[in-house]
Amino acid sequence: MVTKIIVQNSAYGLLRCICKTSTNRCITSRKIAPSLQGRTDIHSQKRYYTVVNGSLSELSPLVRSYVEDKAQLCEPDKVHICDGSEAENKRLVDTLVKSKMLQPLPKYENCWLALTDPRDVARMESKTYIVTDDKRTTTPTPMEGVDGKLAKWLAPEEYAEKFQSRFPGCMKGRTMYVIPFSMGPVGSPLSKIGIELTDSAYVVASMRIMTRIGKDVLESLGEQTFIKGLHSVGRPLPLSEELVNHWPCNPDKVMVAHIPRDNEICSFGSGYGGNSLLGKKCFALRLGSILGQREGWLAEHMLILGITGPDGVKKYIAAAFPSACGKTNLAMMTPSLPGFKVECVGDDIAWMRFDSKGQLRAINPEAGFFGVAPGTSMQTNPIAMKTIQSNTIFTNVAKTSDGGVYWEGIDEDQVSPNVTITSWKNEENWQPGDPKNLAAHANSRFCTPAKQCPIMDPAWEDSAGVPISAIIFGGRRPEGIPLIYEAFTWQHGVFVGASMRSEATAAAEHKKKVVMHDPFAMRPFFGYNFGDYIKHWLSLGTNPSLTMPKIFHVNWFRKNSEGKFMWPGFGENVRILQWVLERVDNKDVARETAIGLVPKDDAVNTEGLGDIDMKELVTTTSEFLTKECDTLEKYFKEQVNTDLPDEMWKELSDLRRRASDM
Ligand code: SAT
Ligand code: MN
Repeated sequence: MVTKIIVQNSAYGLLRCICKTSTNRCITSRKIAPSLQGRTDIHSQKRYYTVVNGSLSELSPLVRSYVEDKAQLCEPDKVHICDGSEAENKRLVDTLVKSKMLQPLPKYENCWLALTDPRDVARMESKTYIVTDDKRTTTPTPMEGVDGKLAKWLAPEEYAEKFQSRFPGCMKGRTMYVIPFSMGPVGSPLSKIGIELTDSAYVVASMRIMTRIGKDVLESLGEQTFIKGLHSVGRPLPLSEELVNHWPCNPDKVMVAHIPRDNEICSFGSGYGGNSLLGKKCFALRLGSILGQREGWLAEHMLILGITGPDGVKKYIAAAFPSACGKTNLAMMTPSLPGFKVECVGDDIAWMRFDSKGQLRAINPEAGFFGVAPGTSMQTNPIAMKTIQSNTIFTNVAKTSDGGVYWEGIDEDQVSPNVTITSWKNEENWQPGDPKNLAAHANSRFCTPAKQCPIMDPAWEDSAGVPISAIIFGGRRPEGIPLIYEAFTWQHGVFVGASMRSEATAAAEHKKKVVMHDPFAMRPFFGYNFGDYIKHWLSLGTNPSLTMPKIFHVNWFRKNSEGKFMWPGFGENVRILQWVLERVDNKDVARETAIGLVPKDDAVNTEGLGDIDMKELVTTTSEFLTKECDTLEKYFKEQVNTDLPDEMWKELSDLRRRASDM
């Protein structure tokens, strides 16, 4: 018998009723009228779910009430509290194989292939929201008549409506998995803990690779608060419509919402990547950037690598590139120059903080790589190829008839002769040749444990983080932008970050290959107003007790008039990193140009590269730069408007002046 109902005002207008029975307690966040307060009959039916792994009593009161609250709302049949064990993973994989969401890849050890519904293949930026009371906290006010592109704000009331039309009953017939996960090494003072609730076993298996999950995370959490993540594929059972490719998702109702006030993420309708592995972009970048602003640190879309030169000195570099621009390849680079060694700390996200001595230090909050498969080969990234030989989940790649994987750009000699290829769209005996009919989806991925990477840096899990000497920004720029340049000052470097543009990639739902603005490679990942984000970066540079790393910009993707890449890239990029390291040591190897400091003639070692026009590679023209300034001015005016700090307007006019003086 229900003995008591309390109606509370919960997040954003959802009225919460807490019903107490003599034996049980349920909390639901559903819309009920305040007049119901005190009534005992609104829950005519109690709902039951079975806890099939772990027990609610092992959870702290905060975690337990979150789990119970959401289970009551989503109505799963079962609740499974993840312990992170091997045995648990094996059971989950078995379930996934039975439901045909995973296929074994017997050519390798413990590797699996997932093929999604073709409507669920990338992040859905247009359905990704930040929910705050005041729109301006989240996004700059664009110029009148302009559609703001920097973080998508959603009003709390609208969010409540969207939430209510999606989540109640969304897990019927399914299991709700409770994933305690740590971003960063368990127990490190720089790490943060989240609890993701999901009805997708694929998400559990992937989160197990990408983060640290399980019992010890709960122990480390103790009674403290945590980031809350609720994820549903949005396909309760029995199904009202058949699944496509056995992959449950609800493309028409995708919503990826971040609610900073509640430290919460609610994601619906997609099972893929950044939409569903909530520790990654949602937590580590969007909510992370907000926490960073609040607490004086930086959550950035950056790889972290350690590089040791022939002199034996090791330095660490953080580098920001938009999704699918080769961050993973750079982070795992095999240097072509003798005497150099690159070690990997992370390939996608950096959490960075100045220590008490004023040194910037970075950790990789993740534990795995969710890397783009196409283009990965023994030529381009042998280290990644070695990493993915075991314990890896591949998504939307093609498979070979001998149980291996296949994608565009994979080494043909890795593929055994006489095998046939089945494309990611299940087309048997797939044949190459039609650029519209790829074997693997352009955003197909490998999800693989970082600890398997043969060149992980010995300090990659160091809880103090690694010291950062240089920050590199970069993008795909077919024209005009030099292969490498250095910013004159920290403030100029912030401007360089804010001015980043890059050709669109397949990591999100964009269709065309246009050059898009992607400031700091964070455009899809800002958790708060980009103007305030710039101010946060600038404020660090005005603190005299901090040692600021030098800032650089690279462009590996410049093309000549015949449309051919002018720079070989990959392992040869070490030649550019060598110059960066020399500049970090203040060596006299740079000359001033309008855009920034570029290598002096012969300062970059091009020995053995053959026909490389280094002069042309670091040249830009007055005409190009002036046009770039026009584009930036338009962008800043339209998108950031009055929220753009004055320092950025000054940098822009300085650049314009330098360009016209050329
Ligand atoms: O799908 S993800 O967002 O995780 C990958 C990416 O965009 O980098
Ligand atoms: Mn990324």
